[in-house]
Amino acid sequence: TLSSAEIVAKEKSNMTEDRFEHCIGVSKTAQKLAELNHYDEDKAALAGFIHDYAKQVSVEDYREVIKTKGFDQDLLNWNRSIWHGIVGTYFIQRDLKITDSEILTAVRRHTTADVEMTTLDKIVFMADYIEPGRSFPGVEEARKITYANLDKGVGYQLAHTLEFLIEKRDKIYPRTLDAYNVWGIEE
Ligand code: DGI
Ligand code: FE
Ligand code: FE
Ligand code: FE
Repeated sequence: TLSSAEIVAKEKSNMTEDRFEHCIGVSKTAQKLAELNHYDEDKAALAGFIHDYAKQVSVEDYREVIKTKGFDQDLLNWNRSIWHGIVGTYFIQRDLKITDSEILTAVRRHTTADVEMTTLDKIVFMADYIEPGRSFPGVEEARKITYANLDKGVGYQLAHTLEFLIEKRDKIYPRTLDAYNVWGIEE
């Protein structure tokens, strides 16, 4: 395993300064959400810190890894938005030597969410959305909802992400829609 200093150095060298600042914000927010939801704070902080490690990997490298490392070939029809979570775990294991399956699953699910979400998955998914550096219409409401009830935060984000994608006439990853049908529906 790598030391924390080595992980920080690798993370910093693999992304822009802005992206690195975002990862620090997600890490701190994940730690706070872990405390509120009685989850391991150090583990949440680490998962949040590395969640976007592969965000700036090249399209070429992604395509090569998808083709040769046993990933679903349908991923070739998508883009870096979808890849950096699902395929990003390959680079995180390879470069950061992180093997904790709960952390890797949280990274895998951090963009699209999933039908099944563990507490850590929800923490990283929401910390990514509401960290202090985020500013979009609705972020204050998202923060309020998430700090009061993590599951409701997940539903809020999924509903708003779908609205945003449809508004742009962008393609919806089926898992995002499946997740919305579980977490986004108000009874
Ligand atoms: O990596 P970040 O920017 O910090 O945040 P993220 O990993 O949550 O990625 C957010 C982006 O991913 C946002 O622009 C919307 C996009 N996204 C989420 N679900 C889908 C999606 N894009 C497409 N095309 N389809 C999806 O289902
Ligand atoms: Fe991301
Ligand atoms: Fe997200
Ligand atoms: Fe992020």
